[in-house]
Amino acid sequence: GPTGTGTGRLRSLPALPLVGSLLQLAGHPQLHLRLWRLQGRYGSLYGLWMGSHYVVVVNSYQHAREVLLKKGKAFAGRPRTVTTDLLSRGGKDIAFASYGPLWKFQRKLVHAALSMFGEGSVALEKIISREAASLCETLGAAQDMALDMAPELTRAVTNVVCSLCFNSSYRRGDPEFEAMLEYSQGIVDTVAKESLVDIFPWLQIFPNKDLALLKRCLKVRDQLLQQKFTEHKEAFCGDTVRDLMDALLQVRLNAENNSPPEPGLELTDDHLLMTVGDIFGAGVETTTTVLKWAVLYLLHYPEVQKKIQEEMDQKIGLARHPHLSDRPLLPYLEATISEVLRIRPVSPLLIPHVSLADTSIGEYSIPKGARVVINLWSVHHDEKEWDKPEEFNPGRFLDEQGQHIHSPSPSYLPFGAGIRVCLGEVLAKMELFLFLAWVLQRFTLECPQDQPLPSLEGKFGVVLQVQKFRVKARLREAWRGEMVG
Ligand code: HEM
Ligand code: PLO
Repeated sequence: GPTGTGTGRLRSLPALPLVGSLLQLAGHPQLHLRLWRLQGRYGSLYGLWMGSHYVVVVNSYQHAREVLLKKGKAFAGRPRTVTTDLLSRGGKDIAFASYGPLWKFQRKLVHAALSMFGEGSVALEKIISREAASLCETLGAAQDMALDMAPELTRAVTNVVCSLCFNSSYRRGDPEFEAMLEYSQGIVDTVAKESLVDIFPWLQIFPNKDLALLKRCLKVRDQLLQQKFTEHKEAFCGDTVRDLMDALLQVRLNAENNSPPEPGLELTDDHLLMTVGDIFGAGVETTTTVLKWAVLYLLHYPEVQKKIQEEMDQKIGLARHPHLSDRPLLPYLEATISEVLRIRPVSPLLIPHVSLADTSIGEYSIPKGARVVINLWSVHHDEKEWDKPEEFNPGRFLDEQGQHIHSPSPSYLPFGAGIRVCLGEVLAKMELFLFLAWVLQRFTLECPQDQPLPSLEGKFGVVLQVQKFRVKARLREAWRGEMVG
C-alpha cells in the first residue's frame, strides 16, 4: 500500500496482483455511478488499484475543494494514458498536459485570446446570434416533425468555435462538417476510457477495436487541423489577428524575434495544433452536450419550459431578439441552465488529477503520483447537500423573490475549480443562454405524440452523453403570422 505524509491510511478496494481492483469495476459501463455507489461500503474517500496505478476517489465537496483549491498545486498533475497521449501527441495540449511552465503558458495564451475574441466582445454575440437564427430557421422548416436536433445543435455550436479558432464556418450538409461529426463521435467513444490498453500499456501489441477506431478518427482530425494550420500560416502576416490560430502564430513570431526563447517555453507546431484541437474539441462536445440535456429536461418538465417562456414574454416580449445583456432579466432561464449542469454534469469525473508530491486529503496521506478522481456526480447528488437530488428543480438556484441566482450549496463544481479549472466557462455560458433564449422565445419543444419520453440516463465517457432522441418544435401561438426583424 501507499505511504505518505498524512496520518491515516485510506480504505481501499481489495486488489489482486496485476489487475488490481478491475474486477469490482469491470462490467459497469457507468463508472461514475459505480464509484458513487461504492461509497456505501468504503466511505466517501477511498482508494483502488487500476493495474499498477493507485487511484483515490473523492466523492464529497469538502475533499474536492481541498484537492482543487486548498492544495490545488499539489494535485495539479495529469496522468499519462495511451489514449490521451494519442489525442494530444504526448500531452502537448492543455487538458491532458502535465503541470509545468509550457502548460501554464498555453493556458495564459488561450485565456488572453478568448477574452480578446470572445468573452465581452460584440463580435462573438453577433456570431452566436447568427447561428441561433439559423438554428431557429431549421426548426421552423421542420415544424411539427419528429426531429433529431443533435446535428443542428452541433452545427450551431461548432460554427461558434470555428469562427473563434479559424474564422470559418460550415453550411448545412458540408462534407467536412459531416466528417467532423463522425470522427469526433469516435474520439468521444474511445478516448480516456480506462480500457485495458490504458491499464496495461504493453497490451497495445494486441489488436484492440477501440484503439483502432481512435487512431482512425485521429487521423481524420489531424488532417483537418493541419489543413487549417497550413492555410493560416500562409495567410498570416503578423498585422491582423483574425482568430485564435492567428493569435498563437503571432505569439510564436514575437518569441522568435526575441530569440533565444526562454528555456522550457518553446511552442512547437505540435503544441499550437494540439492547443487549438483542445479548444475546438472542448468547445464543440461540451456545449452541445449541455444543450441536448437541456432540451431533454424541458421535454420531461414542460412546466419549467412554460415558466421560462412566461419570463421571456414578460421581460423581452416578441418585438426583439434576446441579447446577452438580458441575462439579469431572465433569472429563471439562468437557474435552469445551472440545474442542468448540476443534475447531468458534462464531465462527471472531471479529468483525473495527479499528486505532484506526497500530500494528504483530510486526515489521509496520499503518495506522490497517485491519480485523484473527483466524482462530480457524487458531489452534485449528495443528499446531505441537495433536497431530492434526482429531481429537476431550477427553483433551488433562485432566492426567495425568484430574482437572483445563487447556489444553495457549496457542493456544486460543474466547471471544476482551482488552477485546472475549465477555460471555457464564460464562453459556454454565453452560448447556452443565447441558444436557449432564441429557441424558447419562438418554439415550444415537445415529445412527439406517439413516442415515450426519452430516457434521462446518460452514457458515461469523456463527456456524459445523451442518448439520441426526437423532438417536435411547435411554433408558439404568438409567432404564427408574426415575425421580428
Ligand atoms: C477542463 C467543464 C466548456 C475548455 C474542464 C474541466 C471541467 C470542464 C469539469 C476539468 C477540470 C479539472 O480537471 O479539474 C466544462 C463544462 C463546459 C465546458 C461543463 C460547458 C458547459 C468548455 C469550453 C472550452 C473548454 C467551451 C473551450 C473554450 C477546457 C479546457 C480544459 C477544460 C482547455 C482543460 C484545463 C486544464 O487542464 O488546464 N472543463 N467545460 N471547456 N475545459 Fe471545459
Ligand atoms: C472531444 C472530442 C474531440 O474530437 C477531441 C476532444 C478534445 C478536448 C476534450 C474533448 C474531446 C472532450 C471534453 C474535454 C476536452 C478537454 C476538456 C473537456 C475532456 C475529447 C472536459 C469536459 O474536461
